[in-house]
This record gives sequence, C-alpha cells and structure tokens, in this order.
Amino acid sequence: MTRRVLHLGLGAFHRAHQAPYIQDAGGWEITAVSMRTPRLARQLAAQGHRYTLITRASDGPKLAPIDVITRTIALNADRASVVESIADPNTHAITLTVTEKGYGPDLAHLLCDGLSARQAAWAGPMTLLSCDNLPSNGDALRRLVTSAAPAPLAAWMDAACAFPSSMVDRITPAPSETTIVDAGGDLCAVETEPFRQWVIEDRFAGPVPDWASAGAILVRDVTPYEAMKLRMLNGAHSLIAYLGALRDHECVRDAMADPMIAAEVRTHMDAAAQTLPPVPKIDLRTYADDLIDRFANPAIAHRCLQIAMDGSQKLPQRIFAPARVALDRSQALDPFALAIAAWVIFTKGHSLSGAPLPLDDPLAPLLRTATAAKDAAERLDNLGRLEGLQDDGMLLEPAFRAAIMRAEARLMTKD
Ligand code: CS2
Repeated sequence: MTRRVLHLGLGAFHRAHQAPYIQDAGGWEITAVSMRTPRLARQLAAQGHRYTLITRASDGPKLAPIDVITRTIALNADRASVVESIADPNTHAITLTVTEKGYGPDLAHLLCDGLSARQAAWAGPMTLLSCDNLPSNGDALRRLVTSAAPAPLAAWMDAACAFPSSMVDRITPAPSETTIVDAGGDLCAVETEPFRQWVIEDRFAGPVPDWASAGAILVRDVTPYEAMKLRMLNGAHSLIAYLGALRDHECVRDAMADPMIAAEVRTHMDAAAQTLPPVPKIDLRTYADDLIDRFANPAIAHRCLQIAMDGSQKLPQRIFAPARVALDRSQALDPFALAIAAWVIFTKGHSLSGAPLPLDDPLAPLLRTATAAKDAAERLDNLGRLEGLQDDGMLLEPAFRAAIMRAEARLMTKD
C-alpha cells in the first residue's frame, strides 16, 4: 500500500510547494482536501489529478507535470471522508495550508474527530505539519487541537502525535487566465517562481516523506528561520502591498519599479533584520538582496491586492512583533510605522489618487469603522481597542503612535 500524506488546503500554494517537494521525494501520494469551495477538488479529479506547474523566470516559463495528488476531497461535500482518511493506517502525515485565519474551531474539531477515529482504530502515530505563515506554527496547531480534545484524546495526542513547526517559502501568485492559457488549457495549473525553501523541525511521529532528499532543510529549531521569513519577506511584502495599492500599482514587480517604494523596502528589510536572533548559516544581507531580486522578477505577476488581504491576521507577526523588538532595543521604528500607516489608509478604501480599493479581511467591517474617524490619534485608539487584532500593545506606545501619524501625514501629502 502506498504511504499517504493528507493535505488540508488545496490552494495554489500547496500545488506549487508541498506537492512538488513530495513528488520529488518519491514513494508517497497525497490526498488533498479543498477546505472552502468544492470546485477545485472536482476539477482536479475530472482531469485525472494531474496538473501543470509553470515556473517563471526571466529566461521564459518551464512547464512540469505534477501527479503526486491521487485523490481529492471537498470538505463541504464530504467531511466524513476527511475523517476516514485521518484514521486510515496508510496516512502517516497531515500537512496544512489553511491560511492564518484558518486556525479556528472548525479546524480543531475536524482534526479532533479524525484523530479520535485514528486512536479508536489503532492506526498508529501521526505527524501534523503546519505550513502556514505563523510564528511557531506547529505549536499553534498543537495548542489549537489539544485544547479542543477531551482529556483521553489529548493524552493520546501527546503520546502519538508530533506537531513540528516549518517555514515555507515560494512566491505563488493566484493563477490567472494567462496561467491556464500557458498551460494549454489546464484549469488546475499553477505558476510560481524558481526559488523554493522548506525548513522543517526534525521531530516526526512515524514515517514521513524524505523531504531532505527533495531539498528541504531539517533543523532542531525552526524559530529563527520563521522569524527571518515572516519579518523580512512577508513584512516587506505587506509594506509593498499597501504602498503599492495606495500608489495604484497592480503587481509587486510594478511597485518595486517605483523608486520611493524600492527605497522604503530596503530600509524596512534592514530594520527587520536587526530585530532577528542569529539565523544559523544565513547571511541576512544576501537574504535581503535575494528577496529584492525575487520581488522584482518581471515574469511574476503577483498582485498587491492578493497580499493586502487579511492584514489584521498578518500584520501582528509581520510588523507589530518586530516593531516591539525594535522599540525595546531603541532601534529604528519608522519602517514598521510606515507599513501600519499604509495599511490604515488602505482600510479606508481608496488609493491616493482616489481609485477604489477592496478590503478583504475577516475584520473588515470593524476596521472600516475604526479607521473612519477623522482624527489620526482616534483612528489608532479605535484600532488598538479591536478585539482580534494582536498588536501587542504597540498601538498604545507613544513613540510608535507618533511615528505612524508622521508616516500617514507624509504619505497623504506625497505625490
Ligand atoms: C504573501 C505570502 O500573500 C501574502 O501575504 O506575503 O503568501 C508570500 O508570497 C509567501 O509567504 C512566499 O513564500
């Protein structure tokens, strides 16, 4: 019997990252679950579970077939099959890309039901590997699942399950018409950049794919790598997304061609780097240079609005956390304040030239009300009182507030 990974979250990122890694590792198959709409699960099944991965670089696109996903399930239509699949003795690992806002009660109950069935079936240990852009994502998942489990199940999880943290990286724009056309009409095709990275904590329960043979890095502690990626890559991404949207740029590459934004991004990355613990074997200057090149990749059309969504869920770990470190160490605060200022203006719904901007965020109505206030200080007070925005008290810090207000004023007057 083939060994299986069950993957939760059949989005473009999974198809461009974990699926190719597992295919390259060999010897395993994936059952992939679409968590929201059944469309993708059905479409992939209808085309025999094969899809095209397009890698875009300046020397032109490269197409590769991916056929490691051999079964799909739509959660909404068939939850029972997901539970059964978790209890299947041939399933040894669950990987997840459910986005920041996915770590809630629905996920906890799904995993508890599945793991409870697995325990009852004596189906063996299980590795649950989070691949979302959250700090200590494995611990976050473990806390979520064990706290929703009755005591005997929680005790079994402690003994039989591993929740390693992992840092994942590959810039993957939402597929577009061009993606489908370039893939010869493949409706499940995805496009991505050549770079890929996966740093995984070496702490598994039972067999897992030989990820290292596919180029993943196994480490004892993933925390420094996670902080580096969240603060330098994702933090800069959010800054680019909000500044870019405000200045009417469609894609990250367009924003990077705007000298004002390019300069702010470099300054931000240097400030973010200064908040990090030492990252083993990584030169942060080279890492920053490489990020700038990746963001500027002319072949990748990564829309600012894609990255701008769910700001309330992303900014805590990307911007507020490093800002707290910077404040405590009296290091540069302005680059973090600029990102928050750009986000605050963004939530009001118009670019600097007056073009409408959508606010796609689970807290959207609350954010809109909070930032509708006329007075800059009142806007920050309102945001600071929002339940669900984990700003770590930074919105109450006088130095940070002053820096945000200065940045807001500067953005509003700049052409
Ligand atoms: C982006 C990430 O959409 C976003 O918020 O910052 O998806 C980013 O592209 C990936 O983390 C890159 O690995």
